[in-house]
Parts: sequence; structure tokens; C-alpha cells
Amino acid sequence: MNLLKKFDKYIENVTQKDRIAIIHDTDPDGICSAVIIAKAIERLKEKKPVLVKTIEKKEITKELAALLKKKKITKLIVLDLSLDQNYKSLLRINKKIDVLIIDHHKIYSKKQMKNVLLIKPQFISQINPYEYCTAKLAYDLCSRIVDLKDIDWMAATASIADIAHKPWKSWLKKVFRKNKIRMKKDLFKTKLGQIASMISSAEVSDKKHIKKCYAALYDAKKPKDVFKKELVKIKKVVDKELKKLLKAFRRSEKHGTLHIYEINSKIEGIKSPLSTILGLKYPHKTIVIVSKSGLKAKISARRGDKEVYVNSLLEKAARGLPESNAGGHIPSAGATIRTKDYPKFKKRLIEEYSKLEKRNL
Ligand SMILES: [Mn+2]
Repeated sequence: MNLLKKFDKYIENVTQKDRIAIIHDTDPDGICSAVIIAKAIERLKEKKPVLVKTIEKKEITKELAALLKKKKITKLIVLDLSLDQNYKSLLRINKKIDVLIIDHHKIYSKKQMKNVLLIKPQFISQINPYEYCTAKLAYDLCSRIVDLKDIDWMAATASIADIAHKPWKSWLKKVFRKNKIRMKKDLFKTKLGQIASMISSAEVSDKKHIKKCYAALYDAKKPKDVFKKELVKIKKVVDKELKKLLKAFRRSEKHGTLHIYEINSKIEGIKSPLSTILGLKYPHKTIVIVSKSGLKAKISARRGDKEVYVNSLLEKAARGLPESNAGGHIPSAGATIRTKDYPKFKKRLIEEYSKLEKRNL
């Protein structure tokens, strides 16, 4: 059976007795894809998920496994998370739970597990996986079996947030026209781009806001409904801090085209939108942003022109470090390490980078 048929079968098999959990990534793509899947199942099966939750580590922890058991989950849907990086952690949950993973990160494991259906763009299309965001993939998959045209703008918002718009230009134009939104050259300046950065701002300033973003999208009939007072206020605060940090970027450490920018901000997660903005501004530079807060150092990397694979770069620099994780896309990736390992990480990063630069000369 091909993958699309398997997907249809998975949805078809959802019954009234099922208890559905949706686990998604914390970023706009993760949140938009969660709403799209929840709406699709609700429209087809008149069922709402009993649990919608984000996780940051790409694994099923013992705590999460216990929660799924307590909630008597029978269907688990995982979105925008490369759980195949940690397939073994799936063994922590009941084998009777049917798992569906929709993700667009690189393929970490080709292993197939009996109760797990893994869908990535690489399996069904020719489009670069980092330019086929999870929300668009979920939208396309579900649109084959249920009408979701009224929420096409959510898939568009996620495509902008993930800088995954290039292959979808004509589709995006249609979505903008249909929703009466003005198209601009800088997609982040459009209404949907503003929603993308508002969700991202809310997410980075406090993970607790993620539920509010989910609810705002879920309840929205039109894009303008997402602009809730509280979310707009948060965006203003984050924008101000971003402006300050962008100004100070010129003080970052340079090693060839590698820029290492160590920041100290009260908004811990700000490194992600900051690196996205810098990555767009300097596509031929490799931007690595480091935010050290307590015991953990969090790292965000971007390379707009994809001349350097920042996912592999971070994976190499973090390899073998205790309690570390690293991964993501070719042009955009992240890592977490212990703060005390940062000097070692940084040394490796610079070494790996100079090796890459030599190879390209
Ligand atoms: Mn994504």
C-alpha cells in the first residue's frame, strides 16, 4: 500500500471510541499543523483530541508515556518533530497506540515500526523537505479527503514562518487573493507574515503562550481574528528586544563567513526569530546564535543560501556531548548543550567550519 493510502486508512480507522493526542513542535509550523489536523479530524469524525501538547525534545519521555497512558490515548499524532531521531523512545508507549508522524525534517531512520506511520515530503514529493513545511503537508494530505479551504491561510502562515514559500508562490498568491490580503515582497510584512511572527513572539517569550496561540487559530474564522490583544502586546515587546539585538549584531565574533553571536536576553527563546531575521538579511553568512541561560546553552543556526548545511554542522559540534541534542534543516537548525560544554562546542564548531571553507576554496 502506498503512503497516501496508508494515511487515508489511518484517518478512516479513527472511531468514536478513540482517544486522540496531538503532540506538536512549539513553533508556528508546529502550532498551525496541530490546528489543521485537529480541524480535519473534527470535520470528518466529529471528534476532538483529548490532549494537545508540545514537546521540545524529539522523543517520548517516560513522563509523556505515562501521561498518554493516564489519558488512555489510542491514537497519537506527532507533528513537525523528527521523532525518527529517537525511534526507540516510541517503545515506551503501548504497542496498541497507532502513531502517525508528519514531519519535514531530514530522514534520521529508515526503520519502519509496525504501529507507526511516518510521512515526510521526501517520501511523496520532489520538493525540498525544508520548503514543504509540516502544516502545508498536513493541509495537502487532509485536503484530499476533507474540505479545508477556509483554513488554507494557516498552511500559508506556516510556510512563511518556516521560510518555505518558494515552491508555493502561485498557491500563496491564490490564498492571499482569496482571503483579500495584500501581497508584499517581504512576506513577513503581510498580514499572514504578521501572524507568523506574532505566534513566534508569543512562543519565544513564554511557552505557556503556545496554548493561547493554538486557541486563537482554532477559533479564528478569518486571519484577522488571530490578532488578539494579548498576543499583539507580546509581539510589541519582542519586536523591541529584536531591534536592540539586531543593532548589536555587528559586535558578533567572525571566523570567515561564520558569525558567532552570543546573546544575553531576558527573552530566552528570542534566538530563533533573531537568527531567522539575520539569516534572511545575510544569506551568504552562517549565523550561529548562542543564548546561555543557567545550565543549558541553546543554539540557533541559519544559512540562507544553503552553501553550508547547518544541521550537520551543529550535529558535528555537539556530537557525544552529554545531555545534548542537535538537528533541524539544511538552512535552519538548533542545538542544546550544557553551558559548561560550550567552550568545547565552540572550538569544534570553528574547526569544522574552517574545514568546510577550505574544501570550498
Ligand atoms: Mn517546520
